[in-house]
Amino acid sequence: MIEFSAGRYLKDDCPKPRLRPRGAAVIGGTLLLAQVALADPYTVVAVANGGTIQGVVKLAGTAPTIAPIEVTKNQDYCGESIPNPVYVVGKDGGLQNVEVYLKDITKGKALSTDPVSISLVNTHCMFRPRVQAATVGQQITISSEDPVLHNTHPQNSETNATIYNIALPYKGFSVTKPLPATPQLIKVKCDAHEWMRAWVWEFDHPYFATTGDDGKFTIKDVPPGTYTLVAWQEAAGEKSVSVTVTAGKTVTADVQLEPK
Ligand SMILES: [Cu+2]
Repeated sequence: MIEFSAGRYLKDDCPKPRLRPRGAAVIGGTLLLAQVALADPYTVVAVANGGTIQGVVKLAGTAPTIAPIEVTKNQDYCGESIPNPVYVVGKDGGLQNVEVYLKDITKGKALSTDPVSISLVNTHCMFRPRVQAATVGQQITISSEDPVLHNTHPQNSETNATIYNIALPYKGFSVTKPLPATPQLIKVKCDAHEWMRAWVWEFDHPYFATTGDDGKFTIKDVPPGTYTLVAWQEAAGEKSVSVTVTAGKTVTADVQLEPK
C-alpha cells in the first residue's frame, strides 16, 4: 500500500535529512548547542530477510524547457553555451538525478564504505556526476579533466557554510577529502564558473539510491516495517511516499514529481 503525501517545493537550496541538534538555543544571536546529539541516531543490526523497495521516478507531464547555460568565462575551452542538465528525462519518461531515500530509518544494515571515496570530476566546465550520495565515513575525491582553473566549493545546503574551498589549477589535479562528520545535503559550486552545480547527499544509513537515466531505483535489505520514502530532485523538490516492506518481498513504489 502506497500513499502519497503532500510534496514540498524547495526552490533553491533544498531539504536536509535529520540534522536538527537537540537542545539548541539562540541567545543573543549566538547558536548554543547544549548537546550535539543527532535526532534518532542510526543503529546497525543484522538484517537476515529484508525486503526490497524498487520503483521509477517520473515527472508529471513534460519537463519545462530550460534555456541552455550561457558560458560567461573560458569560452575558448568551455564553449559559448552548455545544455542545461536540470531535468534529464529518459526515453520512457524516467527522471535521472533523483535521490531516493528512506527518511528517519533508525535500524538496519551496516553502512558501506565501498567505495572508500566517491568521485566528483570537473569536466568540460561541469561537474560529473550532478547528483550522488554517500555515507558518513566516506571520502570524496575531487579532480579536474579541464585545462582551466576550477574552484570546487562544497557548502552545507541549509546554512551555506563552506565545507572546503579547493582550487583545481590544472588538468589532472586531484585531491581527496573526508566528508563532513554529520549527514547533510551538500551543494557544490565552482567559484570560477557560477553555472557549475552538483549535489552530494550524505546519509548516516545505507538506504538510498540515485536514479540513473531510466529513472529507476532499488533499495535492498530493508528490515520489514513501514517507512517514509523520499524522492528529491534539485528543481522539482521532494515528494514523500509511505512504503510497507515485507520480509523477503519486493514492493514497488513509483513516484511522480511535479516539475517546477
Ligand atoms: Cu569551474
